Amino acid sequence: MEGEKTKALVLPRRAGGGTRATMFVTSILAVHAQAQSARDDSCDSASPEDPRRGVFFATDAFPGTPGQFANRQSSPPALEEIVARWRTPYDAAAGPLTAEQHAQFFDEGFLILPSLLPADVVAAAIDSVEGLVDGLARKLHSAGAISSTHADADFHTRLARVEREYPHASVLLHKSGVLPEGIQRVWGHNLLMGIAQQLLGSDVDIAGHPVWNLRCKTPEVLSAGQATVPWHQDNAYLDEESWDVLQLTAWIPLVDTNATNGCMQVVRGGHRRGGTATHACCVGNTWYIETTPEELESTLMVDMRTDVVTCAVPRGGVLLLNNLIPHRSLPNQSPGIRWSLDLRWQRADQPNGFDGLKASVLMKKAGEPYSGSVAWGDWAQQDRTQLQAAAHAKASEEQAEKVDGPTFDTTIAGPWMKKWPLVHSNRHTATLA
Ligand SMILES: O=C(O)CCC(=O)C(=O)O
Repeated sequence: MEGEKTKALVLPRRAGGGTRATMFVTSILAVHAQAQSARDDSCDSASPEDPRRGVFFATDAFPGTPGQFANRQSSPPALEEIVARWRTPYDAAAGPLTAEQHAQFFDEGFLILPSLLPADVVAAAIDSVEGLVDGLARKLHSAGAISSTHADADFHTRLARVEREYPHASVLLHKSGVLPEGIQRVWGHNLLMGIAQQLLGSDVDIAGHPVWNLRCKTPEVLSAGQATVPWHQDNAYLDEESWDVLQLTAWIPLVDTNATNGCMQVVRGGHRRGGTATHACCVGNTWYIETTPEELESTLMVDMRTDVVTCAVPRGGVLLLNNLIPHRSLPNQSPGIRWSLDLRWQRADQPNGFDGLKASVLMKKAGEPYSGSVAWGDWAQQDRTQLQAAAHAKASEEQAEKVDGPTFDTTIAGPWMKKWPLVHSNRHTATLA
């Protein structure tokens, strides 16, 4: 990529294995990790030999603050207490989670449900996504940007074929911020709404967060790192006003996911101290922020050799996360697209942290049973990518005309870029106002 300054980076191994105390804690965690892997065969602990893959910035550019949270509004002891108070009483009647699953979500900060959503609900989401791919392919084709609409290719490969002809086409789809009907159906599904009630509270107003994503993770050879999301905490994309508010994410694959096609990795227990680590922007040729393994270890007291869990979630399954859990996705080394959704809920009376750009949508009222459907209204049509671009990118229309033609702007800019040190510039940061 033109103008790129990024170097690929390999996770440094610790010299000498650390102090006796560290080695003791490490071996306890290793035993814990082995027990966990045995309990849940869809989780594998990452090998300590596993190099850091993907596209990153050089660590010498990273302005870390080892041992210190980035939080300015609350002290570390207060944060630890706040996170402990996130735990809701278990309510078996409110949703499908068992008491053990409910406890695991709060203890470990994540939970894999390998089989949750009915096949017809996932199929409806896929239909909607196929409609979006078709619309994009037709638009690019009629503008002369691609030679064929590739209508003969399937859900797993069509967008990759488009992207082979039109670089970064998948970014255009990732940016399309209007909530399609099939995704509305997943988000408002009784099982997920039941889980939201079990984890956020069964008698509170529950809202859907404006930051939801369709991830079209095309093969690494095409996306060149743009679809590989590096280590981060979701909080770091938002304003500090929401950093101590529990936001529940459901990461929902639309295909079977594994370490080869770029599944997720999480850092078990990384939420317990309640803090947000320092991040920096922007990784490689992307709009993503990143924090480093060293920063996570020194601030959140995790061990990146034993606490990293690779989450191979099949289609129909769901990975639940809180907003403090460090996570990333692996590069997609397969020939197909790793499709997924990430959807978020929180209590409606708490700030969403999206810088006033878009409000949350009320999905369930306290004191009333969930009706089985959400009154999405105009909210579903309000494109948050456009709202964030209007606030944070300079003359994005003009830029697009110069670079790609009037409607094919493959850059993304947003408020997170101004929250953290900008240690690497690329075509996305060039559009920042
Ligand atoms: O789907 C991915 O590759 C990354 C998802 C992610 O980082 C998130 O949901 O916050």
